[in-house]
Amino acid sequence: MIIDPTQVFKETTTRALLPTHTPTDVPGIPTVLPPRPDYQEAHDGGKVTLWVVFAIMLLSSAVFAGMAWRVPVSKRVYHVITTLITIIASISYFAMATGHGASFHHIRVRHSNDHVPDTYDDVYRQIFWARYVDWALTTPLLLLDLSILAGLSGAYTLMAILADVIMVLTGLFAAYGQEDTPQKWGWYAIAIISYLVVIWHVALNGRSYANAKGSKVGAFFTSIAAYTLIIWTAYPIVWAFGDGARKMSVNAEIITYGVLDILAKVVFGAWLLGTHANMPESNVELGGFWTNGLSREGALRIGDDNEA
Ligand code: RET
Repeated sequence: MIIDPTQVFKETTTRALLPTHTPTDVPGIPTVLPPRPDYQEAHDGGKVTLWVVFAIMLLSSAVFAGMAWRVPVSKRVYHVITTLITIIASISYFAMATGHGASFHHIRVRHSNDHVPDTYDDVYRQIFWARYVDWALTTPLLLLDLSILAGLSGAYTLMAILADVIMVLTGLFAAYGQEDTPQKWGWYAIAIISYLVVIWHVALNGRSYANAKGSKVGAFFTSIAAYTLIIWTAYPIVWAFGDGARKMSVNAEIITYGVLDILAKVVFGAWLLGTHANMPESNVELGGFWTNGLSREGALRIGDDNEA
């Protein structure tokens, strides 16, 4: 038999183009839909919140700086630290509100099926790493405010601040961690342990140092440190539901962190500076360097060395 190749071609292509059946036609076999990536990112509500918190941080920085100008430099240590905290937050919120300081983290979520091979979902979650840069700078400054108020030793202050920086960095690693190995929650566990070290130094040791400074400072430190402990502890909880388990939308995460940031920085700062203004016992003597710089004597000695 002679076969006309053009006929064969027509036959096969036509048949291939004709719909034969869809997977749902076959009883007992589940429909396998092509995977659609799940983009989890900020929408309008979240973006507006970022701008609102930016404005609040900026305004607070202006108010705190204004309060600093009313007192002599020697009494400005809490003002300088507290104003820096809200200035850094303003910069971080400006970055996030304008779409900087964030990137998408890709996670492949595996689903085991009974009768067909495993399937995967591609999730892309927007992670605002600018927050971690903010926290790495501002949480040590917040701890410094508390340590100075309590009169905590240099050794304990340094250990608390280092543990705090480790907490934030390992929290950042957790946010970008993979979930098919212990990586992500392992980093989270290390961050939690670091947080416990911070609590140990500041809340427990800080309290006994503060009480030694007198009952007024002791009582004030106990209240503001307890407030700080409650607010700070909300962060790892929000993280676990947000970047951690992704049960919270990016918008809800932005709004919750926004409220917490205002409580931890603005309300904390206003409370600290307001109380300090009426409590001479909370004054600190940081030595002449804070107010005058290096002494004349020291400067002369440096000059002598250079000439020698
Ligand atoms: C992370 C995740 C990993 C576990 C822990 C965390 C703690 C974060 C804290 C942040 C505090 C931020 C503040 C900001 C000020 O405005 C990094 C979320 C323990 C305690 C006070």
